[in-house]
Amino acid sequence: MNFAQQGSKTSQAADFDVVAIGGGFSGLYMIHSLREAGYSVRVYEAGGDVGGVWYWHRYPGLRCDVESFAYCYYFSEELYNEWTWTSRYPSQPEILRYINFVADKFDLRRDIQFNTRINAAHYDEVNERWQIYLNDGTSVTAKFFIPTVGGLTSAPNVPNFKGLHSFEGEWYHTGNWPKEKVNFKGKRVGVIGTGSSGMQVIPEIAKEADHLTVFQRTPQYSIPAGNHELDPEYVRQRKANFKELKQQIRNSRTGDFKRLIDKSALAVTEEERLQEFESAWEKGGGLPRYNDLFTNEEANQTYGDFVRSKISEIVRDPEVAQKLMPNYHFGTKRIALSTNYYETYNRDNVTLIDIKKAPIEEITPMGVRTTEKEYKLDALVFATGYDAITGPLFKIDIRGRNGVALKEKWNHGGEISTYLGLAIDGFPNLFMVAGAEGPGAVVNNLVVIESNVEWIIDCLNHLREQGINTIEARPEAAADWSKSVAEAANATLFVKTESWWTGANIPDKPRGFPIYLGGFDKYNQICKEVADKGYAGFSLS
Ligand code: N01
Repeated sequence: MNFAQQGSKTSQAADFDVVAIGGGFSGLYMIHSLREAGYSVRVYEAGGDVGGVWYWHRYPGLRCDVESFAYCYYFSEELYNEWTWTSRYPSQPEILRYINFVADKFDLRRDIQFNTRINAAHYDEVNERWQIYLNDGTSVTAKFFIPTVGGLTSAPNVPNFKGLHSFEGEWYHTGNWPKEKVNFKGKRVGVIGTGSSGMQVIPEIAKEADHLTVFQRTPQYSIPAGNHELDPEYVRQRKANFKELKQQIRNSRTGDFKRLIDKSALAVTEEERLQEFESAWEKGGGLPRYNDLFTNEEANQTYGDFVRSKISEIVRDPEVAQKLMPNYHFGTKRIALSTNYYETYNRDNVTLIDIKKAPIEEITPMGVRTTEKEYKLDALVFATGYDAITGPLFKIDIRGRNGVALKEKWNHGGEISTYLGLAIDGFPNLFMVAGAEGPGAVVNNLVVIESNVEWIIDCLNHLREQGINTIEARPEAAADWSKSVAEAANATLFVKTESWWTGANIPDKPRGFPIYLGGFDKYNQICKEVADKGYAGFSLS
């Protein structure tokens, strides 16, 4: 007997133990785990198939910035062995194939309703059910509501430039790319934005377009991905060591195989430091292993200077190189891994425009007009990021006890408060996965997804065994958690830079740092301790 059968007091035809959102990595693992544990589940997905972020993002050049053997599920050794990764950093098509493989293997699609959005989810205190309203006008109920929406994809940020809709060419956002190949051949293309997405798409468009104009507001750090095909022997070894690797990942600070050395960047000679920097740069993908790059300004400066020296070496035109020099603390915006990003500015068909110096005034029918001149374009690409972390949740009218809207409760993002990044006081039987105040946005998100889903399933099992109907974070536990999130962030340099992590990329969005920076290993340990203590900090009734 499932929860729905046990306690339903409504006359709704469709009532589930759990309703979740999104056919991405979280939603899929949620379906699989809930089914295995004997719960009924329905997932609603706005897209036409599984994939989540990897379904919507299809821009040329897209690769994950986490290595393939870390960015994959570890819940099933059989699955792990059946799938063979081909590159160090998997491309979007390869990840999407993997996700489809998982969905097929575990027959997950039958619990997903595609092409459907959840518009609203209201907690019904009388019936102790979530009432879920869909965009097709129907509604369903569920005992638990788990908005596995991800932190980015469903809320792309297209800046509200004057004249945007007057543009006569085609325009795209990197987060909502057409399935069909976009042909830039022979075209004058503009790209606005130079974050992770811009830095990946720019080199690819430059190869194809007649001319590419890049509109850069803030120069960002990029390090070479060092991507390559995987050697069969390496793949064999990785497959042979599943248990050990899973253990390593689960006990790591960043959810992958990288390890720091217990040494400050300032505790070594300049020569030794430069050797470590060169070696990290050559290998690609990784950072120098010193333990204080993100906590000590001077240490951070040493690597920032090193990257700036690389930009000077790579980019032939000193004026262009100067424009590309980042001047914030290295790594305090998410580090972009790219292939030939800085090299692209040596091409004759690429122009870099500094829009901090000469801001965009408007989009015209013919292109982009800055305060200096108009750039004529046939196509425009917005690599302008996302209303991250809160944006995807705020698109849904989520209301907890007493009809209080999540948006109001969190004061439009100005006062985010969660318990362990998993639950919100005043919102009973709601869980988040890789959500606000968890570590997901700064580490390997997939490991956080697995950890959160497993914690939630254990929790539901506990409630079922104990005959408990509702679980809700206590306000004081949530306040303490938010305090520790802020303390961990304030001990780093991350809070000193404006980024999508702080909310600064969206005009008028309140600033904060709603991400747990204490490390994935510590986070896991805290979540486990809470569960071991009978879900300390939660009210159970
Ligand atoms: O978005 P971003 P993203 N006028 O917010 C600029 C993940 N990801 O899509 O810095 C002009 O980082 C903005 O300028 P500024 C990853 O976690 C992963 O690139 O705000 N410009 C910036 O240059 C990543 O961090 C992968 O001054 C405007 C850019 O647009 C996250 O997604 C690949 C503007 C936005 O950069 C987001 O990355 C891609 C305006 N009004 C993404 N508004 C991989 O796994 C914004 N910008 C490899």
